[in-house]
Amino acid sequence: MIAVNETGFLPSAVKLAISDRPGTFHIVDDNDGKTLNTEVKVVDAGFDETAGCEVYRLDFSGVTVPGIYHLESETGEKSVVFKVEPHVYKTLKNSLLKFFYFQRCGCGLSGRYAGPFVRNICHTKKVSGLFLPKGWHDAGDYGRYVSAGAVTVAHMLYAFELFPKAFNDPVNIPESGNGMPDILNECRYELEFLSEMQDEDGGVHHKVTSWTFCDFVMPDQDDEEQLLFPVTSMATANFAAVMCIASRLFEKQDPAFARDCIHQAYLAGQWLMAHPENTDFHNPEGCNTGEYTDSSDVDERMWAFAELLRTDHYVVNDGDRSMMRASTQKESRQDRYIAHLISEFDLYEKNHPHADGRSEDDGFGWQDVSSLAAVSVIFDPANRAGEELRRRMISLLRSRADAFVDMQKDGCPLAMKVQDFVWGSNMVVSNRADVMVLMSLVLKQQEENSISGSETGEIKEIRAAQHDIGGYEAAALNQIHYLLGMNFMNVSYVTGFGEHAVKNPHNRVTVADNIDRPIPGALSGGPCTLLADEEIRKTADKNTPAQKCHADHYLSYSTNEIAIYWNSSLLFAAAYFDR
Ligand code: G3I
Ligand code: 9MR
Ligand code: ZN
Repeated sequence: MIAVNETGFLPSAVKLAISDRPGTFHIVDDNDGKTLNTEVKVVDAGFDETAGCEVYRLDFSGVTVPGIYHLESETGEKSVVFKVEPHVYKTLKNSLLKFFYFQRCGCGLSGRYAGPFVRNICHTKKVSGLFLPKGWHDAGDYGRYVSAGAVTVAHMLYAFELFPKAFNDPVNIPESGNGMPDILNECRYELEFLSEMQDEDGGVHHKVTSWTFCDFVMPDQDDEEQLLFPVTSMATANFAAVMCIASRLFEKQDPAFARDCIHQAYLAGQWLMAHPENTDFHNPEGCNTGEYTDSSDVDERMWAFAELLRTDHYVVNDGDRSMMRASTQKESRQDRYIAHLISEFDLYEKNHPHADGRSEDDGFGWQDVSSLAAVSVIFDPANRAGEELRRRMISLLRSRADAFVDMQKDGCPLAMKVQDFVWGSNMVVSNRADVMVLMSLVLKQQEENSISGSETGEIKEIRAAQHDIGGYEAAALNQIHYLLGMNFMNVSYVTGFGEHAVKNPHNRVTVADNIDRPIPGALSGGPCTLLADEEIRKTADKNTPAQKCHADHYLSYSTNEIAIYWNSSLLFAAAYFDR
């Protein structure tokens, strides 16, 4: 087997593929069928526990001329074809974004935007007497969960805030051409749903779903009653954070909407301060829709207060007569936000000790959002949290990024251990890429700030560890290569991308729509050693290597579902590499 990123590589990037056998390999140019002289270096990278075998890395970084190629061994074994191209991730990026349009709830999808994937309007009935329109279906089910939705929007909005140039292309959604980038248009569709989930006292409901999952029917055929579940601190905190980000990013183009967002964030912040306990969510007896349970809301609160500190301080709009205008009040709020941020951060660090300076939690998913808090603090141009907190946040992020770079040293060039192959392991892979991307952005920012050419102590230290911008970027790309084909299932986990792309994701729409191919641009959850559904138990058991605990079957929800925050996580990294 020769497994390679089936989409391709940037011309100047490090280019690796993997094989389970040693040998001599060469590159063939598919345009003329000729073998290149460029050397393919073969390195025995040692036994990889996640793959269950010895891994050979094939390094063909010498191929820098744009084209279409494949790898071949002297015994005639071939890889699939892949491209080398300056904008090789553009279509991927746009498709990962377009995916969200296909998840929209409460509107019909028309052929003009959806191609063959047209469908009727769904879930329009009132819920507990409330009109709760819009939002995205969470995954292969039709639930709408606030924490999951907020984290998804945060991935997308932070990507837009940090590298806006990645989002110039329209992706053919109904709002395209309205003067707003489509990433904002798409996020707004979810934000408008989220805003309806807040009570008057600021608390935010955990989810709107049916009592149990519906059958494999199109969303408009889902007759299950939709229910509004209780308020949780986790939902409220994530809501506060994402509404802050939204208020910043919509401020210029839609000040009225931005003001609503910050006002709702403020209310959520007030609720959090009045309710210091974690209201961990558990499904009531008999209910089986998604739980998104979280035994700690420390990181969520940390993120919320970081964002409120950064954002809830300026008059968004002169016409605003709400309490947002009284600046003395705002100053005292700011004092409270920073006090909460510090105490939650202290608590977080206490609960997550990492003696060797390495932390393997990515903090970029639905359960742990601490890296999102770090983003908020580190990239605040006004540095409202102050130098000390900022340094601590950088060091948190760096301990993570460095751990991930180190994990790629042997076996597969992949920052994953056996125990990381949880439900949605592909998000772990992708979140780790995101954290490394963030670390390279931190270094870039620090380089820009030290105009004099004298490097700060931090940069020197990081360089000494040989983790520089290029190192983080190359390692982040290796994570992407895994997702797009460089793995021991020898599949690409993004629908529509690659010759061996997954075809049968656990997605009710895909099962019910009578269209052969799946909706493109969806990231499958990926291998999961929990063996948590019957389908995966047919092909894997406890002795199966972690990387191989995957089934491209629509019934394997624990290894082959799709989900909005998995997609947004990969969108973040893909957009960075096409900006
Ligand atoms: O946090 C623990 C970690 O401490 C522990 O070491 C590890 C070892 O197993 O498990 C971790 O918990 C896992 C958790 O995800 C966080 O990664 C659980 O085992 C695992 O069962 C749990 O899976 C979640 C799954 O729902 C089942 O609850 C997925 O993350 C989550 O993405 C998924 O979400 C579902 C929604 O509920 C419903 N809609 C579809 C969606 C995607 O499948
Ligand atoms: O489709 C559901 C998926 O979104 C969830 O992630 C998964 C676990 O909660 O459950 C799926 O629904 C299955 C249900 O749990 C058990 N009966 C079969 C359902 C469809 O496979
Ligand atoms: Zn719907």
